[in-house]
Amino acid sequence: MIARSAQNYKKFIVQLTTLLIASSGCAGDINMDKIKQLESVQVHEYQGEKLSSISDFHENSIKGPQNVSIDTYKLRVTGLVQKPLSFTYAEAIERHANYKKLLTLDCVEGWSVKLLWEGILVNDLLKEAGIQPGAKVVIFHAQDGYTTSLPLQYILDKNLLLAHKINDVTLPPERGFPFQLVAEDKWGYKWIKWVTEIELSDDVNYKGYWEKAGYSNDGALDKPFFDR
Ligand SMILES: Nc1nc2c(c(=O)[nH]1)N[C@H]1C(S)=C(S)[C@@H](COP(=O)(O)O)O[C@H]1N2
Ligand SMILES: [Mo]
Repeated sequence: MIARSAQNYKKFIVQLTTLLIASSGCAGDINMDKIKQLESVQVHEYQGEKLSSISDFHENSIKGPQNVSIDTYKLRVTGLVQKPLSFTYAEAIERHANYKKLLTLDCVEGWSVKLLWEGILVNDLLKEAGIQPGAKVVIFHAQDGYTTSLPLQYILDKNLLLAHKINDVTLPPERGFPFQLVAEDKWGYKWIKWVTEIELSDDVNYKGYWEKAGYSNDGALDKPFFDR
């Protein structure tokens, strides 16, 4: 009798130890993930496809790289919305689902970069703000005064990313930190960097910085980038 309960006791200890090892192993994995994120190791390949490097950078922005202060930064959703929104950098990223997509940015100058983009969905921000009837265009504003616009219907159809990471690394300042729009199927000048405001508008004739200078307002990659 005594021998038997001692055996059971031993068995119980073995089980308890296994459980503790298993659970501490689990907690260890979670910490490892956090550490990996902090280290921000760049990926060079994704699903078998070779990526451009984050240092494969062509500086051509209208006022040079912007240094956005994260302490005062706000991402705002304004204009024809039911409820204007304002997020800090952390709120924007942590309060929304994050997605990854492999896409190529093509500049009209003739170069391109294939990167793994990661960010939140513009659609999620618009849904949260509530789109007013009459809204037709989304105008994006940036820290350097740059603007560009896209049809609301295109945004709704495309699930565009507002990226805060490329190749698993936080956007460097020259790449548009804190956010760059991933304007899939559009020329590079629609991929606005240093985004500060997303404005819903009814102004279908709105023209952004390069669009005012004669670049196609549609900006579709499969069409010429000059209107006419
Ligand atoms: N705010 C801002 N965004 C901008 C620009 C700019 O001058 N200002 N240039 C655009 C152009 S012409 C291109 S090709 C891409 C380049 O993006 P990249 O630095 O990620 O390659 O950014 C676009 N976004
Ligand atoms: Mo560009």
